[in-house]
Amino acid sequence: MKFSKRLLIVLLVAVISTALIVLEKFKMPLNIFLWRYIFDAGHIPLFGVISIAFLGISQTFWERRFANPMIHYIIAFIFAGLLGLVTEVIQYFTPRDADLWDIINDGIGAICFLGLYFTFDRRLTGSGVFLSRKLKYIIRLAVVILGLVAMMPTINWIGAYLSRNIRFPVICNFESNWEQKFVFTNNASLSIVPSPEYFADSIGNNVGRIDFNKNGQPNFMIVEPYPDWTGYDNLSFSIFSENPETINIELQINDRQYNKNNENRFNKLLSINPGLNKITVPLKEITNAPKNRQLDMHKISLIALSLAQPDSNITIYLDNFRLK
Ligand SMILES: [Ca+2]
Repeated sequence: MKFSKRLLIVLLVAVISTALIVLEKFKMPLNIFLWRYIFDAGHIPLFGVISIAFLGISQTFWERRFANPMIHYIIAFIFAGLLGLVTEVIQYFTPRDADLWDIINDGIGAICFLGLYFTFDRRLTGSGVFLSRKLKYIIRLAVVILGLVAMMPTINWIGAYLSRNIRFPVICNFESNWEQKFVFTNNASLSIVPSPEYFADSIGNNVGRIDFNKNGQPNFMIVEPYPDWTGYDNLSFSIFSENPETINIELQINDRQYNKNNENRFNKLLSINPGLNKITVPLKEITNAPKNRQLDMHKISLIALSLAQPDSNITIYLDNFRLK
């Protein structure tokens, strides 16, 4: 083999190794929805590049062996697919999660990049494989659509974050579908309903109806609200209770440093009377809540409302979480 060919193969192997190192190094940089989805989508270009490198190796190594240039594409796809499978299988045996979607994204990345390269490949000329100009454009269009569809969950999350950031200092008012990507319940159900007339706070709008189950520790959570709360004085929101008696609801606020220790976050028991309750919590109180430190008001990560072992199922309505 000629020196230049050897060099090319070494280079291509280096490209593949670098792509794998990137994959390993940046696995779950932060436990944040957006990063997770961006990382998942990152499999597409990464394995796209890997498949092109395999194509280059195959075309260089077995240049004369296969008369049909398509064989190299099939080899590249199989090798990229196998590598994707192997990296996930290895993860299966480590604390990290193996993910079928990652393998699918690996395959999609390989198809998109190989497909695109195919329409530009000069080696095809004179090999018997002929692509009309029209067919080339159809392949390119199909590849772009496939890539976009595969990246849809990520694009969706980017939309949700942009919308969240634009709406701030409103944190949650149940008026946007984007918002619901950040809202969760445990042992409770959330439904977005038109504001009941007596919820004088927000007539004509929607509110969140939470049905807490009496079993377990039901809660409602706003995960990853807009994180930087500096420059504001109060957190406020409204709770409407249908209960004939006063109920106690615990408000919890975490920052990203929260370590599952109750003293390491803000906790406050709210007495919720029948009817409308307007809650205002000074941010100073929240900042100074943890026992041995201050809450990082640049990095708020969770707002939760929970009930401790209610005697019966309890329904409340929530609205207008915001800073002032
Ligand atoms: Ca509302």
